[in-house]
Amino acid sequence: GDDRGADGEPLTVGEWALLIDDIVEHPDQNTEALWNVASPEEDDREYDAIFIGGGAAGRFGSAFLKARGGRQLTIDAWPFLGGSCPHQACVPHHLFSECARELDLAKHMQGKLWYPEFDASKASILEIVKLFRAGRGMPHAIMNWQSKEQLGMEYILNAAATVIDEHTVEVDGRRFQAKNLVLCTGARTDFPAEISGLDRKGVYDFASLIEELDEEPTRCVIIGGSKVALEYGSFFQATGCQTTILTRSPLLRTASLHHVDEGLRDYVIDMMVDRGIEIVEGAQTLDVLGDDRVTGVRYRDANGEIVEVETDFVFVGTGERPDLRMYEPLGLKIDDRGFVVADATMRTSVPNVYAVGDLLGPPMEMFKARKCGVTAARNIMGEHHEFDFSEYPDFFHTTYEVTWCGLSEAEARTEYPNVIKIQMPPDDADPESFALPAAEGSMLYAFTRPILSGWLKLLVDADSRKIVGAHHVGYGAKDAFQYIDYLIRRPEGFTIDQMADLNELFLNPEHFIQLSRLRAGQMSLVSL
Ligand code: KPC
Ligand code: COM
Repeated sequence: GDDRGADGEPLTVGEWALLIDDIVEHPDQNTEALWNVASPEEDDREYDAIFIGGGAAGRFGSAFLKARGGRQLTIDAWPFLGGSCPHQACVPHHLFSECARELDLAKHMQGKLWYPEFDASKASILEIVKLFRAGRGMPHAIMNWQSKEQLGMEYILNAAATVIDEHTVEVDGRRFQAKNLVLCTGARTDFPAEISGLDRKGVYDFASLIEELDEEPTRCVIIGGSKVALEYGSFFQATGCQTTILTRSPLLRTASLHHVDEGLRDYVIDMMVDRGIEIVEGAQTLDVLGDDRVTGVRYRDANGEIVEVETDFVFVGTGERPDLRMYEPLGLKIDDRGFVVADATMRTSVPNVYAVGDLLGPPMEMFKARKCGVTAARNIMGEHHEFDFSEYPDFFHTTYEVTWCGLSEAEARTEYPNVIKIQMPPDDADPESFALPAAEGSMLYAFTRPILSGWLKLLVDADSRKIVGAHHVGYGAKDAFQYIDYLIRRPEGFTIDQMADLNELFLNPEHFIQLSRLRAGQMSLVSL
């Protein structure tokens, strides 16, 4: 289990990829752990922290603790660091969403310009899954290589950790002691116990889709209305696989998503329906039908009628929960939803035990995982540091990229008496003939069917002139929202005048700068 090449040199990224792929494909023949642990001669200090789980939270926490001069050990059951992101979650999700966007454009433009007739038989979900599966060794390898060669982290991979007590972990037959434990094992799909038949072949979640899909689906039913449901549903539909979403609560109005603007919601859902997705809100899924294989799904609709849909493919997107069984020896305080209770320094109810990332509940997002890990590391290294993740910029994909930060229009109007908005298309426009936003990335839509070219809204408190919310459906605006969120949440805020003073890189993916400039001359702001 020594992660060195035959020549004693550190493994290259390419060598790591081959090794990891081999272990992932043949786990039974690769039961040995991968050790990258300093010998007592190299380092005889006690560990400041053992990170259980080397995903985004554990890896960033570990790297930061090490950078601060501490000693860490990171343990992961998978043979790579980076966790579910490069293996089953964010990275494949983004591959699929990029495919969804490409396929959507190919379908929209078919028979025009150089676009051939859309051939759904060429858009295979299975093939794209296989493409990801064949290539994921590379991002895995980079995580291991970077963590070892550049960040100097110590880790043991391909080995399950057993928690003995708050200072002791057993792994690969050896016990390790540390001043602190940081729990970073993430979450997995919470399969609703009340729905029967979820064990049938043909039922997948984001993880088993990657690991187990072996036939091309012809019809899809999605159970749940989470971000994952919207994103994967949009991808399946874009490949030509007719998709139905069964959701109990209305889409985009769930408690785990905040500040969703009603105008943004309407546009997003209208555009999903425009692509042919069937959305059933108020649906209570009862059972997944079939013998061995799935043949259909039965649900109760909002009127209490029992409805049956035939399908050979069911995707569960009902949200995620952590599996906390391995932490039972610690006696952690758990909340009523099944998440670990921790304070803003990531300390749990047990002294010297920290919990981070998805273990703490929503938002189950990358920034939160990584910054939780870093927060634990900073506190362990003696700095008092708090991380409040109650406000953040948010996003998801359909065939569009949807981004927002700050307040929705309804929230802004509750909080401020004098709100103006900049919105494209405006409320009174006919969106089928109003060819804006027409931002970067949506020109082919804007010139062929304007309504498809996206949607945006900027909310301004006209009294202070501060921007209080931004909402966008289009392409490529995620970067801007990372910064807008920061700017508008500074104590001094960010005004429409300051926005108007920025230098746009025209034609930009969001048009907030120039649209702000068109209005900023006004002493008394009015909507645009
Ligand atoms: C695409 C991929 O493998 C993601 S790995 C993380 C890259 S970064 O966030 O820049 O460290
Ligand atoms: C990204 C994984 S794929 S991590 O957050 O860099 O560890």
